[in-house]
This record gives sequence, C-alpha cells and structure tokens, in this order.
Amino acid sequence: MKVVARGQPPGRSGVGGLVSVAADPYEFAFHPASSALLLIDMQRDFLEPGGFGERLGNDVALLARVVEPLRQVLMSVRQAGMMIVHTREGHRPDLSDCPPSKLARGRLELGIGSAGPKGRILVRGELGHDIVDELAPHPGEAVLDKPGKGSFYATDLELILRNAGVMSLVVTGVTTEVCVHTTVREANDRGFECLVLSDCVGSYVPEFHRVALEMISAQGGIFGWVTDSAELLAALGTAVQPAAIAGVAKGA
Ligand code: TIU
Repeated sequence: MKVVARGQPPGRSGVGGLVSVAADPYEFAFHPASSALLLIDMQRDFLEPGGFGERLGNDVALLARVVEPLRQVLMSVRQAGMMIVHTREGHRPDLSDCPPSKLARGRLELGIGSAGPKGRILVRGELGHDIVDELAPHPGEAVLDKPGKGSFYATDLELILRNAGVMSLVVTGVTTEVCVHTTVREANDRGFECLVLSDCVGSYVPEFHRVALEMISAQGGIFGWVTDSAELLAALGTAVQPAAIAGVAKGA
C-alpha cells in the first residue's frame, strides 16, 4: 500500500528565517515559521461606546489608539506568512458558559447579556461581540471564542498552536493588565515565548498599562519580552508608515 503524507509538518512552509527584535529585557529571536500573532479581544464591546468596557465605567476612547499600529502589524505579519489568531471574549446566548460570579460582578444594571446599542453585551453573534472592522480576520486566520480573561482557559488555543508547531507568540490586544496579562502568564507557564508590543496593547488605565508592561519584562523577562510595533516591523524588514507610529512612544 502506498503511504501518502498528509497535512503540513509543524511550522509553516515558505516563511523566512530567524528574526531578532530589539526588546526589553534583551533581544527577542523568533522564527516566523514557528510563531503566531495573537490579537486579543479587539472587539467593539471593548473599543466602542455602548459595550462592556463602557458599562464597567471606562473611557473606551483610550483603547482606540491601539487600532492603527496593530493594523500595520497585522498587514506585515500577513505578508510574512505567520500564523494569526484572533480571540473574542464572550458567551453563548443562554449564558450557560458564563460563571454566575462573572455575571454578578460589578452589580451592573446593564451587564453581560443585557441589550445595548450594539446588541446583547458580550454575547456571541452580536455586533458588539465582533472584532472592529479595521482588524477583521481574513479567511484562514483562526478566530477563537473564549469565556474567560485568559486565551488558553476553556479554549483549544494550545492544541491549535502545538499542532502548527508554534513556540513564540507576538501578543497584542486589550486590555493590557486583564486579558493580555492573563494570556501571557498562561502562555509562559505552557512554555511559549511571548513578545508583547507596547503600542499594540491598551488599557483604560494608563498607569496599569505601564506597570503591566514593566511586570512582563522585569526580573530578566519573567513573563516575556516587550517591544513596540516599529521595532517589530523593522525586524521583519517592512517599512513602517510614519502615520502609524507618530505620537506613539515606546512603552507609552
Ligand atoms: N475590563 C477589562 O479591562 N478587560 C476585560 O474585561 N476583558 C479584556 O481585557 N479583554
């Protein structure tokens, strides 16, 4: 019987060699073939008025500045042929996957599952739950629905990454100290190496953003590495459009 090899071996064919990016606490080296770009929860419910973020008492405009540099990174990573994974925080329409503790938290009058201007808040299939237009996933990019703050909890993310031979993650999204941090900690304990892009993650609380990034790269990179989109794009050999980085200082 003739045996036919099926499927791709771990790693993505046709993707370039070792890339080294200037980062804190020291350079981050990765092979695009064994790396993925993770875009965490770039959803209308967190970025636009009327969603969960605003219900929690936050100024959602603070997250808008992440979109353009992240769009530039997304385009470059697509060109580089790297794996791309988008996540969305949210729940089934009957909320059976939402812990009662999460539902009750904040004593919100209009919380998860309530009707808002963009549909039911943080419910799958609703307009507010989906990813903002600028970063809409392309066919072939993984879209992963998660019920918690971490991207690994109660999802098949680890399985997808291991099957693809991925070892390194370029981490972006919102919010820096909540879903991004939880995901980086989960990934670190599982042996993945994380590079967090300071201008492609955002928080409603600038102080939390700054300290959360410091916590990742402190102690010799206890959870991972931190750099910005300009450094990554330069390392990937892609020209950065000045508009994308104007006014976005490293670590800001
Ligand atoms: N509230 C807050 O900062 N974040 C979340 O609830 N979810 C995410 O970070 N995605």
